[in-house]
Amino acid sequence: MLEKITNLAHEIIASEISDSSELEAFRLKYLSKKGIISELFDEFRNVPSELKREVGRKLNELKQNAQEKYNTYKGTIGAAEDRSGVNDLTRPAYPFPSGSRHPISIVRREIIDIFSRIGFVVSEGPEIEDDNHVFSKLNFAPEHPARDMQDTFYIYRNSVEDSNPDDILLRTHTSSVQVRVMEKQKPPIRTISPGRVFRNEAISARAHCIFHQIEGLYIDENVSFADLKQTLLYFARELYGKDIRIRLRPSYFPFTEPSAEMDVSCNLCGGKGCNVCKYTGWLEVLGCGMVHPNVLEACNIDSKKYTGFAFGMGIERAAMLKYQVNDLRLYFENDMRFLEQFRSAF
Ligand code: 2NM
Repeated sequence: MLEKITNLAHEIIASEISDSSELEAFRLKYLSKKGIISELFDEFRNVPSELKREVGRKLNELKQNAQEKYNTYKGTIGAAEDRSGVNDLTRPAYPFPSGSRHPISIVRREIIDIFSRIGFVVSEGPEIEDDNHVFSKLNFAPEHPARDMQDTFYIYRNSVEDSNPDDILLRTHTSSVQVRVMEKQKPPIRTISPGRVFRNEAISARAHCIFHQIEGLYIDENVSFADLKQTLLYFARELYGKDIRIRLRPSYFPFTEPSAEMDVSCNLCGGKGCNVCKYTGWLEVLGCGMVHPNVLEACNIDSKKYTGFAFGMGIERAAMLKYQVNDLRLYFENDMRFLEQFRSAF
């Protein structure tokens, strides 16, 4: 009897079960009412009483091991076969969700691309600046209102009443970068400067205290206003399409003379008039002009020998026109429902 039990124990351990029919065969053979183990329990009656203790223990152990093996295989085979009809293991995995570029980045890159095709190179500079590079060297008078606390974020100011070239502030335009380029580099200069700028403004649909600009600068001998016009026409056609028209209106900036503002024909109504262009058919996109001789001289460039043009535009505004976004605040909130709409852009 003991030998039978031992042999059976080995047999049970060695038996292979790979699917549900083999599992059922295992159950019938060992664990059912008419199975081998049941038979042994019937024979147990005939075991001599002095051996009953040991044989009983081994027999119980055998039954327990067989039942455990059955339970283990029932769990794994059952689960695998349950899923086989549902899970297609050859199905490609779900893709990782990819991000999308921010519309400001898309438009900035596009503008940089357009100007780099005609020889402009990107220059960058600090966001924390001094009065000298943001105002003084750009021909802002000491009492100019842009220097006021109401308009400019000061980090360190020598005196509340008077401006000082050493005052430390957040740049209000990226022209400060171009001052630094002019200080370092001899003409010819052809550069564009993208970057964040800061102005002390109440936040609304049309204004924000942080926004992005791109400014351009071209200095050489004999650079004229005609060069400026043709460069801007090329730019507008590349960004907004070949049918776009431009117009220049006289304006004023301390750092340029003469100065102008450029409008493009409204790309929504085609110039007929709509609520975006306020029924004028035109949209204002940038400021520009011939660099003021005082600015050239402040940067040690001979204004008798060299002339240049400069222009500046807000990237948010250019992107608003391109994508018909009507609230500036959307650019700063990082709401996925907004950002996801630019997934197909580059
Ligand atoms: C504008 C409009 C007109 C400008 C001027 C300069 C510099 F540094 F050359 F003087 N940079 N950018 C400029 C001129 C910017 O933005 C509306």
